[in-house]
Amino acid sequence: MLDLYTWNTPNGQKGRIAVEESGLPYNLHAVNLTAAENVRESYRAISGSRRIPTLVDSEGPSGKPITLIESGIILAYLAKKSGNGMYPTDPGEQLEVDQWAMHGQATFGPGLTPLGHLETRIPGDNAGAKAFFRGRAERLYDTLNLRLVNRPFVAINRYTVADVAHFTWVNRHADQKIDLGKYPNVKRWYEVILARPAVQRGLAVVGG
Ligand SMILES: N[C@@H](CCC(=O)N[C@@H](CS)C(=O)NCC(=O)O)C(=O)O
Repeated sequence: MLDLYTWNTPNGQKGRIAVEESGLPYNLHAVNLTAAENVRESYRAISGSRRIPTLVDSEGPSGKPITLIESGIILAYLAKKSGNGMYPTDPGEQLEVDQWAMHGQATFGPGLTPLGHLETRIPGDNAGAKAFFRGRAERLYDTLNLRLVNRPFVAINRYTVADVAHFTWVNRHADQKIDLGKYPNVKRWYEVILARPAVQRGLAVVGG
């Protein structure tokens, strides 16, 4: 059995989309970040990172239980475990997916996070910081838009974990005050992924 610990944030939603796309049964556990439940002793016993998402699989490799942190690892693990096609078997395709999944995890998401916080949560004018991080965010959206010229999906010609690694951040474009109309390839790709039933279920509010 799978147990997913998560919350309503871009990384948390990646974990939820991962399990929904796998089609495997799972128990959902809300970890309320607003109430700092992630730093409680009870959660620390489950997740070494004290962040969400965390996946516990009672039947991991060789049938042994395993606990996984990091949404990118959870996405790839569940794609491989379920064989849902979101992680390719071809070595060349794997490298394409790995590098673009890493781009989503390490470059795109962390690059957009400060702007989302500045526009929605951090009090004050912060004009200098907003201008700085808006410039970074626009460059990231531009990079994704260029990558999606004549290409249906981010890594290879079908939907993979690399798409999800970017999607949940683009899904926050309203918070970031980013006009998707300026990035037509991103908009087209975003709407295709948003329409997936498993993605809709993955975005449903947790603990609400
Ligand atoms: N690289 C990690 C980042 C996980 C992460 O930072 N999660 C945030 C929510 S999006 C969190 O748990 N924050 C709680 C905190 O920082 O206290 C991943 O992709 O899973």
